[in-house]
Amino acid sequence: MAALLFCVLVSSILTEPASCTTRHYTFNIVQKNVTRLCKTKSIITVNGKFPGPRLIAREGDQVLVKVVNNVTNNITLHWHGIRQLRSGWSDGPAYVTQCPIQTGQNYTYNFTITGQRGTLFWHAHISWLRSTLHGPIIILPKKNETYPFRKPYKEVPIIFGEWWNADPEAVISEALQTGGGPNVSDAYTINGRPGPSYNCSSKDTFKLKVKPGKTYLLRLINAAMNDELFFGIANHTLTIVEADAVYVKPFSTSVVVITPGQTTNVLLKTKSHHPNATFIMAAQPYSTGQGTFDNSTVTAFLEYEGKNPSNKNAIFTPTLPQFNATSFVANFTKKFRSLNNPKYTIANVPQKVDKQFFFTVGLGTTPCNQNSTCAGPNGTKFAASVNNVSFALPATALLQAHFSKKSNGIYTTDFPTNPQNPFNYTGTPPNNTLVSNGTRLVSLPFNTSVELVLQDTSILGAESHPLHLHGFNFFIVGEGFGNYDPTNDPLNFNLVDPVERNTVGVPSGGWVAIRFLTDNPGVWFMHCHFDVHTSWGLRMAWIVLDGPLPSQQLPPPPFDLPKC
Ligand SMILES: *[C@@H]1O[C@H](CO)[C@@H](O)[C@H](O)[C@H]1NC(C)=O
Ligand SMILES: *[C@@H]1O[C@H](CO)[C@@H](O)[C@H](O)[C@H]1NC(C)=O
Ligand SMILES: *[C@@H]1O[C@H](CO)[C@@H](O)[C@H](O)[C@H]1NC(C)=O
Ligand SMILES: *[C@@H]1O[C@H](CO)[C@@H](O)[C@H](O)[C@H]1NC(C)=O
Ligand SMILES: *[C@@H]1O[C@H](CO)[C@@H](O)[C@H](O)[C@H]1NC(C)=O
Ligand SMILES: *[C@@H]1O[C@H](CO)[C@@H](O)[C@H](O)[C@H]1NC(C)=O
Ligand SMILES: *[C@@H]1O[C@H](CO)[C@@H](O)[C@H](O)[C@H]1NC(C)=O
Ligand SMILES: *[C@@H]1O[C@H](CO)[C@@H](O)[C@H](O)[C@H]1NC(C)=O
Ligand SMILES: *[C@@H]1O[C@H](CO)[C@@H](O)[C@H](O)[C@H]1NC(C)=O
Ligand SMILES: *[C@@H]1O[C@H](CO)[C@@H](O)[C@H](O)[C@H]1NC(C)=O
Ligand SMILES: *[C@@H]1O[C@H](CO)[C@@H](O)[C@H](O)[C@H]1NC(C)=O
Ligand SMILES: *[C@@H]1O[C@H](CO)[C@@H](O)[C@H](O)[C@H]1NC(C)=O
Ligand SMILES: [Cu+2]
Repeated sequence: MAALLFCVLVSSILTEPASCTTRHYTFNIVQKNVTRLCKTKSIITVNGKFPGPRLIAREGDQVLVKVVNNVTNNITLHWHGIRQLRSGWSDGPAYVTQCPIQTGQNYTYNFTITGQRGTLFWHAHISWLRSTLHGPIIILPKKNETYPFRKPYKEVPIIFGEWWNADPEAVISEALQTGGGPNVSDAYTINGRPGPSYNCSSKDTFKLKVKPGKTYLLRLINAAMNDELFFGIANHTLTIVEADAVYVKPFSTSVVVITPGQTTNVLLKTKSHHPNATFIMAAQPYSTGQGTFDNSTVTAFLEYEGKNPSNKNAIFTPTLPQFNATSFVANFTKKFRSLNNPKYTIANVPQKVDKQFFFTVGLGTTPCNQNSTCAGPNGTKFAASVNNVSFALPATALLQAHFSKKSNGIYTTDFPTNPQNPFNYTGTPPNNTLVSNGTRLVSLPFNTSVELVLQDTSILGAESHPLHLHGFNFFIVGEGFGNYDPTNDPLNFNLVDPVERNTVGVPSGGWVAIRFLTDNPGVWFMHCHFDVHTSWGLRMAWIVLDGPLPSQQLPPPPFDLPKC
């Protein structure tokens, strides 16, 4: 904290001195008793805070976060959306880029924020610990740079979460044992609070106090575990200006759709005169799967400051789409365009493609143990896969195995480029729903231009999947419903100003095409950001080899990298 204060003081006098660009944080992982929905329980937190502390930096800053594990669980943290250019050792997914930080150990994450500004978030990346271990990452523009919109009066992080009365670790552990779906959450939260729509929770309500006639920047973060969300504020429209720490062409909307893993900055212009009313901010799920889901609504209050009139009862509620409003979601998603203004953000869309991939994503099954019946479909266990491979995490970290050239017995690089047995992906489900298992990766040279089509399957029912790629942003060049048509669909690709993100919702019963350049050496995880699907194997990893220049090579591991 001292370093940060020093930094701010100096930089107000000088112009961004080099000595001022390191931000030090200490994250102590500790148990903390908290009460929600009238039940007190001990949860795992950073520094006793839920949601966790804000990490604030400027574009170009180096960030050092010392994580000290003082709980009995293994821990890793991930800086979701941070490019981690040549700092893959700090990315964080357990058994992918690092072994966990074990009880009593510590590890310092070390990365520099390059070419990004906006909102991202940090979260645990092991088992389901991110349900309570998460917090905002706020990246301010460089000192001499402005926003591409008028400077807001105030900035407010709004982080959505999902709360279980039970221990989320027990919830996923039980589900993996029985083979069935995990128990759904008991509430959604806004900045850690469920609000008055839940029993015994009205005291636990987030309130945003605003002044009339001002513009607020809301930094929306979906940190929920398994649910995409609709969000809106009664009687107010929102202007979307940024997604996943990249500026977009502004557009206004009364409802925001946000998948787990996505972040969106919106401008809220308050009414010019004090209204005698309270406005509800609400979020509720967008859900397309066959199983049960938490169908509740979380609410918070938008209140105008100042002498409040007698008429305190006027409360307005926003109208949100139905839980399965897929057409609304598709229309909303298509409005995102990169700002593509040379002063702020250029859409560097790869125009030519070196390697094409076609990946199916969806659910399937694995057999139950002999002689027993499991709780998944027809007595099997639920599984999930990419190109029918359900990804098994190794007992050591893939990045270390790659760096030390010891892949033998740990992983192979034969991940299928296309489905091995093509079928009608979104048609009548096939009889055989079994997935295969393996730790299979794709290995690519540095600076390969990749086009990847992600195709949802209807094997166990069509469902949208928020796919997240580590280490890169990608451009969403096309999307549609049904099966991808490799002849006609590319004719409609947007190669001019497509939105650049790190997480994309693969449409339910549809496909999405993305492009990215492998300009970052390392091992990069890609997975569904529904944690239940990740746990079931909807994950894989890309190896990006070193380039010829020293500046294109992954440095050796830091001395304190945890061991397995
Ligand atoms: C949490 O509460 C339990 C019992 O209610 C108590 O034993 C424990 O010491 C508390 N833990 C912390 C970290 O305060
Ligand atoms: C946490 O820290 C305290 C004080 O340093 C120590 O007594 C305790 O054993 C630690 N617990 C764990 C689980 O590391
Ligand atoms: C971090 O780990 C090192 C090496 O085990 C140890 O010397 C140091 O005391 C630890 N620091 C904290 C704050 O736990
Ligand atoms: C952080 O990483 C950079 C780049 O690899 C390295 O030069 C620096 O020494 C590291 N700092 C710490 C405190 O580990
Ligand atoms: C801010 O400073 C950097 C580094 O000196 C420079 O590259 C950039 O063009 C400047 N931006 C503006 C908007 O002046
Ligand atoms: C809020 O919107 C409702 C429905 O559109 C309208 O009836 C009401 O007058 C509005 N209230 C305020 C204070 O804007
Ligand atoms: C709000 O209430 C005050 C006092 O009751 C009244 O003077 C004012 O006109 C009301 N404003 C609106 C927008 O209804
Ligand atoms: C979800 O709840 C809403 C009302 O809050 C209800 O209309 C809808 O049918 C529910 N959907 C499901 C799938 O339970
Ligand atoms: C949404 O669900 C309702 C039942 O709750 C159903 O009647 C409706 O057809 C569904 N809409 C879509 C677009 O699937
Ligand atoms: C989505 O857009 C299409 C085409 O513009 C339109 O026909 C449809 O009504 C829209 N759906 C919703 C829910 O807005
Ligand atoms: C399954 O049942 C058969 C017949 O009852 C028995 O021979 C076999 O050992 C059992 N297998 C397992 C894994 O329990
Ligand atoms: C923690 O991680 C280590 C290294 O992978 C592993 O051996 C150990 O079993 C894990 N402990 C727990 C409690 O999961
Ligand atoms: Cu999924």
